[in-house]
Amino acid sequence: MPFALLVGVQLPAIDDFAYAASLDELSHLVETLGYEVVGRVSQKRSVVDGKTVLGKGKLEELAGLTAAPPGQGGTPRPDLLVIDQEISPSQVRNLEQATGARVLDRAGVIMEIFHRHARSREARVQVEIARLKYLAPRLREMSSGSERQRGAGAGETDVDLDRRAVRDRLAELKERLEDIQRESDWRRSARADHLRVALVGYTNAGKSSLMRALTGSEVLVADRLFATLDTTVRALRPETSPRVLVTDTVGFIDKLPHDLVASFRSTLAEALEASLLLHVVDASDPGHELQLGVTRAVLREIGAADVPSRLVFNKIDRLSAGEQADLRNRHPDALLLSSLRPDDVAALRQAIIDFF
Ligand SMILES: Nc1nc2c(ncn2[C@@H]2O[C@H](COP(=O)(O)OP(=O)(O)OP(=O)(O)O)[C@@H](O)[C@H]2O)c(=O)[nH]1
Ligand SMILES: [Mg+2]
Repeated sequence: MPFALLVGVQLPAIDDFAYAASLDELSHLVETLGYEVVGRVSQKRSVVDGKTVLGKGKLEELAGLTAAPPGQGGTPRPDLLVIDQEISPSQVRNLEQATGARVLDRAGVIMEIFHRHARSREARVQVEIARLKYLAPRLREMSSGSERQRGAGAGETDVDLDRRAVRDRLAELKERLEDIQRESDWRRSARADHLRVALVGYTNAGKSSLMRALTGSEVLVADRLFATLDTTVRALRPETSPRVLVTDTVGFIDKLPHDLVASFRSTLAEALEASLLLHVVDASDPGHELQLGVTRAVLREIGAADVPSRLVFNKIDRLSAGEQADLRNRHPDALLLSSLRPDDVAALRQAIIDFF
């Protein structure tokens, strides 16, 4: 298994708890990509360094870790550095030159996970558009060095060609996406008369587990981030009359790359058109209040703030009685449950039916 090292800059506005939670989450993201996380390098700074993210001393420390012969000094040599900040293409290049390791930022990691997990035609095209937009300026940064060396006057350069190829490919993908989306709009409009509930929430909260339990469908459940990238719609089971349709959606995360948010149109549309949002929260995650805030912010951003919603705290089988009481105090209107307990799922089903 390849090794990864996490790198973070703690800015003055970020408290210790939020900073650690963010690195924990980054660690989970990087593991989802198949890396073993071998350590963390952190620096408190008032601003991120414009050239190399970290200050000179920290950068040398980092270069020492990436240059160490494997197996010595206890820590294996990392193949990948993951920066918990959005960084520019030139910062990536400078860090790669200083350390000799490959460098990705948080957005890049999320982009890779989406790329690997996308299954449906729509998700694949959406991810490719977002990825191309993310990668294009970075590739340009990598090739601009060699272009400068060759000198001008040779007509169209590789970079110009690349730029045109990217533009053409984007246009082609967007056209294809429009076709696919016309179909899914049509399918969605055919469902417009049904009673609809959407499961929304932070990634790994247990949305798909609840989807399975409520509808008997075989959607993928996995202890990894962004297991679900496709919207699935199934009827509540046992069936009600009229039927209630339940939708499983892609999860949210803090600092989701902008192009990815924009591209997950069908998930967002499903959420907007539902009569009820079940906002699922992993009660056992120490950062669940932060996650809840992120989900609410994204819902507001996509204009879903006015859709009636119900907070559902999942995984309470992992909480002590005291923690459960505390949660109930903080969120008196929320449902507390575990998707693993049939009685809890039955109560959720009843709450949905009562809503309608
Ligand atoms: N202990 C416990 N684990 C749960 C519960 N519900 C889900 N899980 C586990 O949590 C992990 C994530 O569950 P999923 O249902 O895939 O979560 P999700 O919200 O669909 O995640 P993404 O699709 O990746 O955004 C899986 O390993 C589940 O088995 C629960 O009530 N209790
Ligand atoms: Mg899921």
